[in-house]
Amino acid sequence: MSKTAFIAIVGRANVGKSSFVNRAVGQKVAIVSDKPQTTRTKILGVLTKNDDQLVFIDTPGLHKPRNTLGENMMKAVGAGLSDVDAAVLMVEAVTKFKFDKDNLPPAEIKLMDELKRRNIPAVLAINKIDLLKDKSELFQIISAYSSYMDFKAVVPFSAKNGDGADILIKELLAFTKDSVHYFDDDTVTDQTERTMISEIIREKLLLTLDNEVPHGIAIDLEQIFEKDNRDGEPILNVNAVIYCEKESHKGIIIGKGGAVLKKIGTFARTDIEKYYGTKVSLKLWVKVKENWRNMQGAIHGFGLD
Ligand SMILES: Nc1nc2c(ncn2[C@@H]2O[C@H](COP(=O)(O)OP(=O)(O)OP(=O)(O)O)[C@@H](O)[C@H]2O)c(=O)[nH]1
Ligand SMILES: [Mg+2]
Repeated sequence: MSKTAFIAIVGRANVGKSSFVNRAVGQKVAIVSDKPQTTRTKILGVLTKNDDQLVFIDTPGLHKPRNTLGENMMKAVGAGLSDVDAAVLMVEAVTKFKFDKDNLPPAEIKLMDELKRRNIPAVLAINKIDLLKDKSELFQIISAYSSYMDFKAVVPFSAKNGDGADILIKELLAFTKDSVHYFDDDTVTDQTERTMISEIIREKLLLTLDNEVPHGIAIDLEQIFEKDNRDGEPILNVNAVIYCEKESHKGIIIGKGGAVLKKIGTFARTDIEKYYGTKVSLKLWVKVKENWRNMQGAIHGFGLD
């Protein structure tokens, strides 16, 4: 009998939600960076193990929205929590916050309140234990969260080196119910090829650029087509526009003599080639669309609502 569970992955920004989903499904379905607010929409990652199918719903990190895009992102968290069988509250083992019930991060309190309100059974996943020098601190972390909410299970793990990740998956398999599988056994995500490619480009911008610049970026994939080169070798041609919010940001993205944009292009092309197992020709342009993060039409155009 086939079984399925829909599992929302929620938490503050940058705690490693997307890193876990990628590890669980065995390939990159959601981009990852050291900057907060990397994930902007809800993204499905699918893991099928014999009769069991886990559908992970990766969500944007919970934060106070400062623009219309942020409001859309927070709506995606709410949407990610509707009709799920369970949720993972992901937290970090090492943070600037104190681990006691009265000092937990407000965003996590808000999420726990929301899980309680919706009656969603939850697992506490404590990520980044590879950074924890003194493992005895785990007791303090577990007791702080558990005193605020009843968790079905608590799993310390590391999405980076994989320690404990299998245990977390095993705990989540307990939420599966008799049901058809909603995805083919070899499907890992609901993301289209177009979205994946745009996201890979955005990931390289996030990893290369600092401060405010990458947060104001959106990618418009203008063209994607396959064409044989002169040697009869198939080449995936990708033409994309990088939109940023300010003329000064455009200068930073392009860099002196185009050096930064070239680096980003090479970085992205290599990844897209690895991903699709074909040679890629990537052409990037940079344009300015002022204040697009406060324009619902533009947000919709970029597929971010
Ligand atoms: N040391 C360590 N770093 C990790 C681990 N898991 C994730 N990271 C890093 O944490 C950063 C954030 O990871 P993401 O997976 O993008 O985090 P996220 O929760 O999806 O972030 P948002 O999408 O912004 O909400 C990246 O630099 C990861 O490489 C871990 O287990 N150990
Ligand atoms: Mg993410």
